[in-house]
Amino acid sequence: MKPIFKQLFNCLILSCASFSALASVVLTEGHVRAMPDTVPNTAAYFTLENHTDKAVRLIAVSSNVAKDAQLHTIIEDQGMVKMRHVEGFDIPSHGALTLTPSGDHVMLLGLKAPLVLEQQVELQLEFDDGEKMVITLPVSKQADIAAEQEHHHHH
Ligand SMILES: [Cu+2]
Repeated sequence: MKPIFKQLFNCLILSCASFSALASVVLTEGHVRAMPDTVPNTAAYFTLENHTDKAVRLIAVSSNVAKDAQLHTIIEDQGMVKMRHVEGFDIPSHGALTLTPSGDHVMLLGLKAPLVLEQQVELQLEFDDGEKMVITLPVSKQADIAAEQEHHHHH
């Protein structure tokens, strides 16, 4: 091979090799729920798609807006809906993880300051293979949209 082509070739190999699995785990949508100023905790909901050939597991989340962030799920126990702290969320190969108010979610505990609408909140995600990823979500009242439309309807 001519040196120039050899170099180009090496370059392609290297950039392929340096693609981590997480280069293909992508955030497709999400938000942090806006809460009244007096509530010190809130939750983050988002969807991650895993476009890689191996399953990954989300094992930890942290954010500079809250003292603690935990992975929670919602279970029904004898007719009572309860939140449970869990060790991780699996994201199957070529599958997705969807966090929602009625299921798996990220709990943000001990907000350092009340969040304001449209504020951008950074979350650091940590996976079981040691990879890290930072996502940014807007603060939104999304879960209350139905109630608000109802309200406007009566005007
Ligand atoms: Cu929770």
